[in-house]
Amino acid sequence: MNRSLAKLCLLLAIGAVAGAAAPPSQPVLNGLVMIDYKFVPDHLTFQHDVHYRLHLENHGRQTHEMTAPTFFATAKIDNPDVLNRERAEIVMQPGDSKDVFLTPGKPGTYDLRCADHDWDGMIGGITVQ
Ligand SMILES: [Cu+2]
Repeated sequence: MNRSLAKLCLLLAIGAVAGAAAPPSQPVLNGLVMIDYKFVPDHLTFQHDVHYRLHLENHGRQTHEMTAPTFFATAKIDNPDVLNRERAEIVMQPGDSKDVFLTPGKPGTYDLRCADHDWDGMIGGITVQ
């Protein structure tokens, strides 16, 4: 092995170690806004096994919920305290802004609704790819 090739190999080895020691990447941002009486957007898409920061804002005058029990049950949630006790929904008072940090699990389509206003069309969907 000549010297320049040896130097290149050393640099690659250092690079690999530095890469392994790098801090974990920032979670991917996804967002959902609630108004009276709609989700904007009404459909969320996630990649499975990717770490997300899901940011929720209630811009309405009513209390709204992000009700998605099956989706939440199949995701790994870093801060479950933001959910209700049954882990079925996130309750959002008017003006609330909350983050849930999660890693979606099983790919599929999941129900999304506001438990208070689904009768009024406040429904949507979640896709995990
Ligand atoms: Cu609602």
